Amino acid sequence: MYTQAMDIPDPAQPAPATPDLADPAQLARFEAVLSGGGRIEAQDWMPAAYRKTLLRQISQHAHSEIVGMLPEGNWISRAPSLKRKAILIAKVQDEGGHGLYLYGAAETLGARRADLIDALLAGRAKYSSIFNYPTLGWADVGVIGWLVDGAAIMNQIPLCRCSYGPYARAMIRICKEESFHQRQGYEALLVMMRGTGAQRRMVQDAVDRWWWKCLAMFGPPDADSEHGAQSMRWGIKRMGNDELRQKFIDATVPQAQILGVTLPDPQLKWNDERGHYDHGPIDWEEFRSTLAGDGPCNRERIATRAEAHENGRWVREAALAHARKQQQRAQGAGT
Ligand code: BYC
Repeated sequence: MYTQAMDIPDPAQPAPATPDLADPAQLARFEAVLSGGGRIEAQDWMPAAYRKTLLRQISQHAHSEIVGMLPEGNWISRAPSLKRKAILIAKVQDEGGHGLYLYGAAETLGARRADLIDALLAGRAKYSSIFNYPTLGWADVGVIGWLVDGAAIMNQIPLCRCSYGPYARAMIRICKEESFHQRQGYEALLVMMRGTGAQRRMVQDAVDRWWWKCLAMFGPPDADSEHGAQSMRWGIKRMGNDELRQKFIDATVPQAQILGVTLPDPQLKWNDERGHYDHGPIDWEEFRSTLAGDGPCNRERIATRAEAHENGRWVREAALAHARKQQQRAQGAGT
């Protein structure tokens, strides 16, 4: 796995014990690396709570990437042209790759990938709220690229400076690919907006359905963010949920104007004093109910992932059997 240090822990061994009651010298070194803007690497000592937070965030991020393949994957067979189909296949494949980089980063913290996947399928681990909504038309695919990937990039650019090296390095590559994803979505929408009235209405309808969900992607307001302040102190997150949400809104409004769509918020208005756009209230009740498993597609998404995982069982078993055979051969050759 290209992103990672060479000494990935042996998955057969239990995760190293890192009690918070650390040797003061280790804790001092950890704090010094953070305050000097340096990187913590897989082999470095780290507080158990830092490791736990990273594992939670990175694994949820990995799950989001592979569940995120589903709403768009749904449209591969119905893409309107060969060009759009090729682009969409490449994009969905990229998301699968992002999941792999991120599961790899989580493994450097001592997690077993099989356990992480089990937690997703059993509903014990979260993934991004945004993937629990349906893609009703082709314009949704463009809007996912423009707005969902646009929000993802805004959130993920600061993660390239995350204090944990393997996560930060994975994010650099992911952000480069996300940038292509965002542009292809915006370009697809530009073409539709220059098309027929029906096409323009499809784009507006998709924007109306996705806009508020994208604002919620950044997570609860900072005042209600359980992990935000500590993650900022540790340099895992570099910006708060509200700041990133605001940056996203400020960047997106002019893009919407060029496109010729209306963002569905009558309170969206430039505020000269703040130097930002003001916006209307986000429906956090709806967000919480989606996180609790009651969004329109939660059950369908997990069922589809569970089926894909089961269908891939023979591939995993064959790969393991092959690896074991090669290991035995190598050992035989060495004796
Ligand atoms: N959805 O204390 P907070 C993509 C949870 S993939 C679900 O602020 P934190 C793409 C949060 O986990 C996009 N859950 O948490 C892929 C926590 O619950 P737990 C994914 C959310 O971690 C394919 C609780 O609410 N991006 O872009 O400090 C195709 C309290 O929140 C959400 C990432 O994962 C949400 N939207 O901040 C196209 C980026 N928001 O864990 C596109 C990495 C909050 O205590 N992650 N929660 O049970 C992060 O940056 C941070 O984890 C978050 C949340 C900003 C998301």
